[in-house]
Amino acid sequence: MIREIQTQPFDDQKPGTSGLRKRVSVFERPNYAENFIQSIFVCAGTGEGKPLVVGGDGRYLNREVIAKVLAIAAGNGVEHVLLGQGGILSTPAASNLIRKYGAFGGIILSASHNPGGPEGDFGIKFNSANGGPANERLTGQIFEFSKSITTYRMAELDLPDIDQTGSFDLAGMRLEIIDPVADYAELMEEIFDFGAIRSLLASGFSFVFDAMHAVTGPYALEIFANRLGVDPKAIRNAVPQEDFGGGHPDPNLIHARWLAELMFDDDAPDFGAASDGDGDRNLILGKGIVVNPSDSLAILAANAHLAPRYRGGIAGIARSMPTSAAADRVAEGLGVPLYETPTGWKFFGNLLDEGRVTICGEESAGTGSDHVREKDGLWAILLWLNILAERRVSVQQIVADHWNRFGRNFYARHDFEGLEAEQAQALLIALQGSLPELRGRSIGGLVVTGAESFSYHDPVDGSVSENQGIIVRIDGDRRIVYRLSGTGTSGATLRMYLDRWENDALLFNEEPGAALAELALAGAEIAQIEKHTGRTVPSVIT
Ligand code: G16
Repeated sequence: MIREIQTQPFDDQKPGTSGLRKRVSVFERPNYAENFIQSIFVCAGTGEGKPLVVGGDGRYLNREVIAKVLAIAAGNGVEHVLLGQGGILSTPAASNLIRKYGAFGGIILSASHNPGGPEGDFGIKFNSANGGPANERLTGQIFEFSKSITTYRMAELDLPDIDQTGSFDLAGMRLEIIDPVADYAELMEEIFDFGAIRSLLASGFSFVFDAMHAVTGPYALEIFANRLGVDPKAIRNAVPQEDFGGGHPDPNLIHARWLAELMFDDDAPDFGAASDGDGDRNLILGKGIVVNPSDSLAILAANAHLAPRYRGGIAGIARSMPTSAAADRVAEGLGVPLYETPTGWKFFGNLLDEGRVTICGEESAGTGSDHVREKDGLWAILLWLNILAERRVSVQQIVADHWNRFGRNFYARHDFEGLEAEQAQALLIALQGSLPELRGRSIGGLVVTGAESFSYHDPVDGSVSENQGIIVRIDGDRRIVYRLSGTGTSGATLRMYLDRWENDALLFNEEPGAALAELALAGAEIAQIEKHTGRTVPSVIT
């Protein structure tokens, strides 16, 4: 039976950088999730017989919201749903399933790297038929609809045990519960030379992976242990937990600290890696080295031809605007185009669909290619392994060779977290207002050569996205970027990104904090950070 249920709209269901992310307590309000899910079906349609892919990263509320998605999907006339067993799908695996099975889209339940559990965060995201996050036009429509919703349609379903695979007929909707790992593992085998990676790993090369109690545990065990022969003991924190074991599933030096410490031990493994809550981000480390995500993008692009799928070369590279310009030099060297997009993976979709780019990446630890339409943590780790298998040198050596060839981009992101939204807005408005006078000014000896607000003109569909961050260019290949985070769930976070290119090999081993010290001071001065926020130091530097 289908019931039409009366509801009241909420005014805060505007998707951010990547879907709707809020505190669990917000999603627990009566009708909150239901309203948003109904709004998705009204705006994105119900597929006319094509499947809908559904799954999440297993965090607290995953199962409850999956039951709601299924009931509302059936209530709206979706005919076919592919659900990951146990409600589990990593974000890149969901993207692959949408593409592989011709789905009209997917609903992914995740707040990515944000913490989980009753006090943590939750999120709902719609991905379109190309497998990628919905574009701004569609998320705008969903938001508009959510502001005036009055009813949602829900079928009364007798749900099977979702921990077992199988095919079920539920009120006229076919529900297929599928192995969440199999199709993804098969895709990875098609892209990479598993034979070469196996022989590298069998040669005494040691590898440790941290799944951070998040979604990639089962994927890592199947791919690294079962298919590539890694000792399962080297796959750490591999059991997904609703609260990520009380941790913060963000693969960085703060939240994957044990791994970072291990990699600087005397008997460190050769290669270390981690991924985040929903499996789309990655952290790459070698013995005694952390690879900066922007460098990782550039290195992967420069070496991609060593993996079978990219043997014929890459069509182009895309990076988000705040990501360091390291990839630009690779694109120049390879003679392929470089696209600079706003932050958010959704902006890469058109470029990938049109075949203009093959490799994409962001400073926020996301890298990916045209194999899916999401960033992909395990893909990045496997591409590193494939490159290491071909080159048979250390991670440190690969990074050093890269800097010697292209120069080094010293890079850091300074986050000022927990600001009042008004404070952060006031800072940006004042900064925006000061742009015309900035050009030519000297700040602490650094001369501003340009200052602008970043607008993106999508070369494929002609859409324009304005106010995507402020760029201040400084003499001598340096750049400061400011923007507000679009993924937080409380207050505002100001991000200040620092990028400085250096081509003198004698300076490559300088500590990034020291190499960027002058630029950081100038950045704080230009944006008057202390005046607007009272902060003299960032909350986190990554
Ligand atoms: C999401 C998007 C990424 C983006 C990141 C930026 O990452 O998918 O494309 O780079 O947000 O976050 P912010 O707006 O906070 O700077 P994820 O991994 O959270 O889905």
